[in-house]
Amino acid sequence: MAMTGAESLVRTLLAGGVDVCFANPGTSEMHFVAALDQVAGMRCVLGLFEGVCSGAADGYYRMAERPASTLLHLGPGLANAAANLHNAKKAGSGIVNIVGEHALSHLAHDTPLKADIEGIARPFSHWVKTSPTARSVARDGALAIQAARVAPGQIATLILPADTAWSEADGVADTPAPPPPVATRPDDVVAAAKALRAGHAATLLLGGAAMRARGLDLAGRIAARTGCRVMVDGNAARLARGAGRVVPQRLAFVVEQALAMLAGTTQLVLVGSKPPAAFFAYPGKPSLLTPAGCTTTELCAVGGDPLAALEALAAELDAVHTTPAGVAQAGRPARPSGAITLDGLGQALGAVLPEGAIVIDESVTTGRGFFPSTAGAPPHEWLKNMGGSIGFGTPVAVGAAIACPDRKVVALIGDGSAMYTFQALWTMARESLDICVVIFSNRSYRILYSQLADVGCPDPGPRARDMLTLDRPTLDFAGMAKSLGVPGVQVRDLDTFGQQLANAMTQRGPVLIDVVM
Ligand SMILES: Cc1ncc(C[n+]2csc(CCOP(=O)(O)OP(=O)(O)O)c2C)c(N)n1
Repeated sequence: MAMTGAESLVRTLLAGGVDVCFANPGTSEMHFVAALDQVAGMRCVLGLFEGVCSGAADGYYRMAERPASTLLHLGPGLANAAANLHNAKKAGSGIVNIVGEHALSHLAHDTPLKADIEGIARPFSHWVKTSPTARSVARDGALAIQAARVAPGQIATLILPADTAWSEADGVADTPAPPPPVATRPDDVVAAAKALRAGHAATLLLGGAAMRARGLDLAGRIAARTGCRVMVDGNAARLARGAGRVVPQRLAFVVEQALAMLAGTTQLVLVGSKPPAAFFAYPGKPSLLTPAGCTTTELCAVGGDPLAALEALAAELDAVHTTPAGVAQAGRPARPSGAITLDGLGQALGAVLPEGAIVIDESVTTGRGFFPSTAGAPPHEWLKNMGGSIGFGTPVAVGAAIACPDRKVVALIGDGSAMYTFQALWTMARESLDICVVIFSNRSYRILYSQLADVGCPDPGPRARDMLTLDRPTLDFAGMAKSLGVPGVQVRDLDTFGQQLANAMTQRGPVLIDVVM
């Protein structure tokens, strides 16, 4: 039998190295779904909400460093995926979205699911195309993969009309190589080296791949040579941490704290990062966090090659063989006991976090102080939300676990954030993913209390407070987890939390611990 457009697309994805598909299909995607059985090699993972699929693709890219695909149902399916596509876009994650569309001849009729799919896709995508025929879809699929691979990673959305999927295709397309990342200019290396010679008044701000172990190591050597400070943004797509790794300072979320951290900086050098700015604008507070008069030098743009830039900078400063400054010593806190405290939760985590763990941190206010107690744990990685749209954590955990099946994934999630994409637990159970989900049930949108005060409304009335509380009724996360196929327990003190967490680190498979605070 001749190959359909759908089959030529699946074969093109596989040939281009895209072999995972996070799917939530409908009628218009049935030929693509059917093609999955005609072609071996595509791992298909069903998500029960499209935000799970897009978040999982984000987590997959961060850890596998190559794009997965999503399969989404027309405009509404794509719209449901949009919030986590936004987060993925901000994280520099590459994703190939395949979005079904009606047969082009059907679009003249205003049928229920007809929507402006390209219009929905554009703000959340770097590359968008509707493939008009079965004979163009393989080539367009290859271009979508290429676009997704542009450094540091991009969102590509390929719209697949049903007749493109079901008509006869003429073959499989090869994926062209993406353009190389923007190269660092020698003049910028010299300028950055000169800036860093200001010593402690200079700050090296790392982003993207500069936050991997090698990047941190180079930054630590540069710091040892020049005396400069090394910082990362408060949110990092993937930060290497743990014993033996250089510990950068992490810019605080709270504006006053971030300003205090950067106070005295006269020279800021950016490596794969943007100039530091506050998350929100607040009355009477600055948006840009660098002190007045500070000179900013961009060594490497966000779309550049931060590791190559740091290598060149270390060579320029003769720091390649210097012993790095600020290396974390191995050491764990003792397992805490007694009533739940934020410090105690961090200590319980630091006491048991295993080597190679992937921590997905959507703990919002609860986990802000977890870094010191986990700094000396065995080497691990810490992934945060780069786009500020909550509901990213449990889906990203799914994608990270699929990318790295031999590593323990620990998802730290606020109770408010958990409720956006809790369906991800069903996928964790179905795929037997090795994920420990910890829910911090403070029964509120805690962060918004301080935000109210920060924007100038310090005394919320009962109606305002009612918009920030989650206690009426209370949420039973352990019960919800069980109903989705994941064993769940509730804990109310640090002893039980520590015990349950320790158990979860030594067992395989998904588990949920609900910490009632
Ligand atoms: C999609 C989306 N909707 C709403 C918000 C606003 N928001 C930011 S944090 C937050 C509450 C987070 O609550 P929780 O996860 O329980 O953490 P806590 O503040 O209690 O630490 C909300 C609603 C958001 N960031 N994204």
